Amino acid sequence: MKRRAFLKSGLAGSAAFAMSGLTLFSPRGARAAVNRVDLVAEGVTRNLVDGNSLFTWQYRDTGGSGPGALASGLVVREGDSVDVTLTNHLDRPVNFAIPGVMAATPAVSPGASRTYSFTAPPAGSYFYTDDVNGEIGRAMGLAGPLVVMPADGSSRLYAGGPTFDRQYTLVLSEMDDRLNAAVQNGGGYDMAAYEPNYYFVNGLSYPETKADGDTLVAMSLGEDVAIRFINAGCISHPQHFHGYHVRVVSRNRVVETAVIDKDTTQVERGMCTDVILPVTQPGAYPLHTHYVPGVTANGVYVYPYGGALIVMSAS
Ligand SMILES: [Cu+2]
Repeated sequence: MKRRAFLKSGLAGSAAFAMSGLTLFSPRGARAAVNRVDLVAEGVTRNLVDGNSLFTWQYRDTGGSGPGALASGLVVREGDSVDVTLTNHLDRPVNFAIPGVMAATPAVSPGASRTYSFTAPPAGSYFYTDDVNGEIGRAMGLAGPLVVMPADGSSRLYAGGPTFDRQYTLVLSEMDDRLNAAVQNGGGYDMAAYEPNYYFVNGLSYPETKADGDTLVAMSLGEDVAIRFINAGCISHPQHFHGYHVRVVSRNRVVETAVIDKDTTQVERGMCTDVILPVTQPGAYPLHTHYVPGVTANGVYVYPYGGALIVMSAS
C-alpha cells in the first residue's frame, strides 16, 4: 500500500499519526530515535486552474509529500529529534527555518546540502520556510506545514488541550505572477508592488480543492474536527465558514483565553490558527477566504474556476 493511501482518512485514534494529507516520515506505530527527512529546494512549473502556468519554488520531500499539491509536510511528536537535510537546486542560497522556533539558520549554496537538526517543539501547528530571501521564498512557495502532536499520542491540538475526532491541515498561500517571472529570470522583486493574482489551499485552487482528499474537508455528524490553518503566504487570509461555527483554540500556539463561536477568523500572514469545528449538521458548505480577490484566478471570479475556496462535506 502506498504511504499516501494511509493518510486520507484523517481519523484520530486509528493510528498515532493518522491524519489527513500529511507526510509521515517515521515508521507508523514506532517512534524513530531520529526522524530523518531529505528535502530538495527546486523550481517547478505549475499548471493553474485557468490554463496558465507559473514557475514556482518548492521543498520536495524525497520520501513522501505533503497535503494536496504540496511536495512536503512533516508530522512529528513533541520532543522528537528531527534531522532535515536540505539540498538546494535553486539559483540562489536558501535555508530551512521554522518561524517561532529557529530563524536565520545557515544558508545552503546552490548545488550544496546541509542538515538542520532540531528537537520537535511543543505540540501545535508550525511551518517551515526560507528566511534568507526576505519574503521572496514564501512568495515563491518555499514552505511546508510542520504538525507537532503531543508526546502522549493523544488526539489533541496541544498537550492538555481539547480532543478531536479528525484533523485537517490547510496551508494558505498566494502568488503574484509578475514576481514569479522576475525570479525565474534570476531577479528579485519589490514586495511593495506585490499584488497576488492566484490563491491556494494546499497548493490547489477551486475546483481542484474539492477533488483532493486532503483539501476537501470530509466530516461526520457529531464529530469535533480540528482544522489547522497555516498562512505561509505574504498577505492575510481571513477564513469564513458557511454552515458551521468554529472555536479558535490557538493562534501561533498561544491558547485563546476567551473562546466564542465564530463564522470567520483572521489568519494573519505567518500565523497558524487552530480551530475546532463541531459538526452540527449534514450537508456541503464552502469554506473560503473573505478577501474577495482570494476567490478569483487572475481576476476571474470563482465560477467556473477560482481561488482559495474549499468544500466541507458532512454526512
Ligand atoms: Cu461565502
